[in-house]
Amino acid sequence: MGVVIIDGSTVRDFVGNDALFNKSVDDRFSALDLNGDGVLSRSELRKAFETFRLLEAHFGVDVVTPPEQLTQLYDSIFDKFDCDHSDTVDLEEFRSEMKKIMLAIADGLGSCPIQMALEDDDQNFLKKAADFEASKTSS
Ligand SMILES: [Ca+2]
Repeated sequence: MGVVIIDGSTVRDFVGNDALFNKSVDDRFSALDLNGDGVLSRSELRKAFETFRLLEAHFGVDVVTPPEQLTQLYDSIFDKFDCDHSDTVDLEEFRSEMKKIMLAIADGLGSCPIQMALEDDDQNFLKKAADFEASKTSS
């Protein structure tokens, strides 16, 4: 568990760095693609959100949400990702939706820095954003 201090510009800088952001998204995509077929199914994406509490907070899920509402919510999230309605999410769709979500989070954070306690998880995008900012100021 680590504590990071981030604001909107931390997140925006991270998203704006194409090489870094795409690599982070690509890593997550391959970790989520459990059967390795190169696309994410509904259940693969749902597993992602169940372990990615940041998005749950972003989409307004709280711990007391009943299961049937959760399924509806995950379906609606899946539909947001699945732009071409192919019933799978490919890497391009995943990248572009993650970018939108991260920018929406950046807007939500605004210019007011907040302190966040994060799991020590290398896959956490906000932690990556904070690490990226730290690497810039120390060099
Ligand atoms: Ca898959």
